[in-house]
Amino acid sequence: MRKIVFVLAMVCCLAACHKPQNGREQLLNRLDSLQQRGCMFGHQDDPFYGIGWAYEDGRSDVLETCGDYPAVMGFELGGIEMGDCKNLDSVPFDRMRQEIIRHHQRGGIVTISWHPRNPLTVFDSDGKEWPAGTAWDATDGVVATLLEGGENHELFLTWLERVRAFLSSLTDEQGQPIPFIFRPWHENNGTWFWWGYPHCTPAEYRALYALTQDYIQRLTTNEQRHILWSYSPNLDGNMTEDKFLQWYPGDERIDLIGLDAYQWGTEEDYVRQTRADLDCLCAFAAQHGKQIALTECGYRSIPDPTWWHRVLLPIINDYPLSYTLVWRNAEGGEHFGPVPGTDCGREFLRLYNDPHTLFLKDINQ
Ligand code: BMA
Repeated sequence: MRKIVFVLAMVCCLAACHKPQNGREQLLNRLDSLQQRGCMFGHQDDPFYGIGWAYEDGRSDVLETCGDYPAVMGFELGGIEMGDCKNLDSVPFDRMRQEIIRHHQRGGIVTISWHPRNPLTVFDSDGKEWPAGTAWDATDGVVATLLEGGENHELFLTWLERVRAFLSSLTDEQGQPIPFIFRPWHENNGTWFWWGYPHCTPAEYRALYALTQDYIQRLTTNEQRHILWSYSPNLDGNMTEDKFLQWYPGDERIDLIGLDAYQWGTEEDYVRQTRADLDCLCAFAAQHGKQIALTECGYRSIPDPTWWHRVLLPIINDYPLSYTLVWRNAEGGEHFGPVPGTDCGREFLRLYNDPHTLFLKDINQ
């Protein structure tokens, strides 16, 4: 009898303690269990265009290369802050919303980046040469003007409001918010964006991240949280915990640590630098209970098609990465994903067929 009472008491206690998970926790748990099985493959702008086609429903260079969609699709908000209808790469935001919802419905995972214009120079950039007014217009001191008390604070809040409004429109058929990974203010250890390290102090950078996060979440309760926040510096080659911590927005703000790692120079340098940074970041992620991913990577136009399985695959196999996302397949010599019907596509199959890489069907099993 005593035993029964004890068991009943335990059951009641468990039921009382069991709170339903919010979208953020559900996605985090899903990433956790998927990571035990392998590394997801991701592709930026996958459903919009590829080599030789644009905006044809259902198409995807990854799908046409290997018969499956990428597990992760990346989407980009640059331009939304200005109230534009299309992003900086000409993707209509209405179409983006549709494709995000579609990828979620097919069981895929969504990640979103944002390359906002330069709020100090954009209004005076008409007729000027690139990068005037863009995210790459890396003038000093912009971040300070956006923070509370800064001359562009009010303007910046209107920008954040537009981002917030778009993100909150990402809901499923039941009206429930779609969970996704948001990755603002990336590659901040580089010089090329106005939020990069030479153009603001670490404290200003962290305040910018906090302002962005707090604003975007300000109308949602903890039960409604559905965004995973990512912090993703660029490849350093000699990353240390001290360097990383200087700019890190904090454990309470970040769910996923990313590394943006492209091969621009030699293969040898790329492999050495990527491994050095992943050694450091994976140790940090494990100690702090965070997911880790190659949030952007690639080898522009993939001059050597064996790169997929000779260079990228061993890295994927050696580190506990949640996913690796290659950048967009833009025409004109700027593609990072596989191209169907070419050697690059054929060699990609070796990465696809590796048991450790996960595509859409794998993560739905
Ligand atoms: C960069 C390039 C640009 C693009 C930007 C945002 O890496 O691909 O052409 O506008 O990303 O997607």
